[in-house]
Amino acid sequence: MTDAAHTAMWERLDLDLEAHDALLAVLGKFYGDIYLSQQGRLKGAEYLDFVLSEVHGLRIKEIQEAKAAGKKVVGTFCVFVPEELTLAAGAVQVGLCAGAKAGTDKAELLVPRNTCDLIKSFIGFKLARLCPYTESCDLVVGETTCDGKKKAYEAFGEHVPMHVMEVPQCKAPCDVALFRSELVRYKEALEALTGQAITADTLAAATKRVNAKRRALQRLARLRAADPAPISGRDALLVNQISFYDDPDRFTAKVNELCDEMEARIARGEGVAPKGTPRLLLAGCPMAVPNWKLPYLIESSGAVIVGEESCIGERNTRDLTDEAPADLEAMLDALASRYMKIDCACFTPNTERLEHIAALAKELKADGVIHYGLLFCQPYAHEAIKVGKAMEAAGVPYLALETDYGMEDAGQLKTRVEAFVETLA
Ligand code: BJ8
Repeated sequence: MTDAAHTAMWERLDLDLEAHDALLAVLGKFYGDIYLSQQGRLKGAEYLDFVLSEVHGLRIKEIQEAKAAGKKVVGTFCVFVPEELTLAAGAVQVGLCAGAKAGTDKAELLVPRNTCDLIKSFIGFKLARLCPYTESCDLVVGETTCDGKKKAYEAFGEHVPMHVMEVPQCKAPCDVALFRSELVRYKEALEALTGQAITADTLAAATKRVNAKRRALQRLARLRAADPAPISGRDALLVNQISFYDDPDRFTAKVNELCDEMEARIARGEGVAPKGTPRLLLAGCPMAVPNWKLPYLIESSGAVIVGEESCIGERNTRDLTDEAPADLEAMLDALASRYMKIDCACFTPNTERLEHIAALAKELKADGVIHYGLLFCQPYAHEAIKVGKAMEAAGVPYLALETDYGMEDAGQLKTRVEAFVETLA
């Protein structure tokens, strides 16, 4: 695509062209510093570089073409929104979570200042007219997870067409039944939007596609148990971030190619950092594109990240949806059961998350766990304390950090990370 074609497309989407150009320039520089400067990257990382370089270009063009052909686009912020149903209705699903400061002053007119940056960011991107994904959406789906999000959707709904799914806060059978009824309500909303009925056949096919994507990501996650680590934490995080907006089938094929290359690298005993480099598991809040600050600080402090216990990571890919059911009702049961296994900190109690982190640290041979909490995120701040106690009991070194999307605390964070890594060496 030529620059002029890009600009014309963004103009049609009513983006603020000047501010958008400035954003892309900053993003390009940030990506160069954090990603392209890495040594020993896999050849398959070219796919990541290409997708990122065209994040507001070719992928948006594809989405616009799909819309011109009659498809609807659904934007989401949470892994509780089942892509299986979205695809079964013939729609395109894209993640709208944003990982950069943008339009903060405007966002703070809609939500309180002491709201986490993830929320302020998606509102800011919308109000500052900077996100071509948001502008492409025919429907935006929110969910009642944390208080910050559910109240923010009330304000956001004044600016975009919204559907809010109720996600229960406990996991008793009545909660699973409630979530199942919400799946039915979402299914009906999709059918009304697309004019396409979701059938057992379309849902079975969509479930296979989404599971294939999860299997590819599971395969990649498992390969990271090798020492030396075959892929950097930054690249693995980017793979997970891209999974929320690239075409699902192309993504699955590319990740499997990347895994083939990783297997060959492991067989040769090679890696992205020398054998014996301190290995860390990152746990906590999701890191949306381009939130790469902490992974960069960690990996430039002599450690390598070997896993992400977050929704842009393991929490989103750990469980498959059962493909065995043949009728629609049983398929909806299977979806409810799969999604209600997600161990988001918004649930109470949420002890399975502590068990998952300990098991993951062991599986990936992590030397320590760093918990990442976004400033003003209550659910994960509470759980950071519990995770600390669980890691102490499991004998796993632990560091809890809280930060936001700004760079002001980068030096201070690096000092803390370096001190932690030194204790592991
Ligand atoms: S399932 S983690 S994607 S809700 S950082 S907005 S929790 S105050 S993102 Fe999440 Fe779904 Fe849960 Fe996963 Fe609120 Fe915290 Fe902000 Fe957060």
